[in-house]
Amino acid sequence: MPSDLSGTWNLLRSDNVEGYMRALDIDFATRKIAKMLKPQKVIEQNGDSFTIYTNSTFRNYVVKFKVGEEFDEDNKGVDNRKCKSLVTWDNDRLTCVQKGEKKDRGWTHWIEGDQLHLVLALFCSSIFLIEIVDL
Ligand code: VL7
Repeated sequence: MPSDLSGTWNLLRSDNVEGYMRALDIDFATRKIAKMLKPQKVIEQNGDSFTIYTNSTFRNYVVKFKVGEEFDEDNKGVDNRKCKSLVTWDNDRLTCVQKGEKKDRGWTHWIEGDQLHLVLALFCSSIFLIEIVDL
């Protein structure tokens, strides 16, 4: 069941923004600036129509879409790659699949208590985890 994500949301904490930016091939200088930012999200939700503003002191990004309708996304000021994006409700999670050059790209938003959560995802070939047991 869709939930209400509308409002103005301030960043509390984030993890591995650096890894996300590296996977998007964001250059060193931009990463150094971007990782210091505390972006604010402003979400306008009217039925199936959304406008999501990601605002910061460095750059702003706006995306407008209707749930269930594929649209062209330019990611201007993020990595500038063009995608075919589709946002759907996965139960109460607003989920976007961004088809384009980068594999498994997308994001999902949901509410927990009074907090808005966001996971930004991207296929990243450089992650490598080893767990060694019983040596
Ligand atoms: C988009 C920030 C860093 C690249 C520039 C810094 C720009 C602010 O996709 C996003 O949100 C979705 C879901 O709410 C709706 O568009 C977030 C910003 C990603 C991660 C990436 C650094 C380059 C900072 C625009």
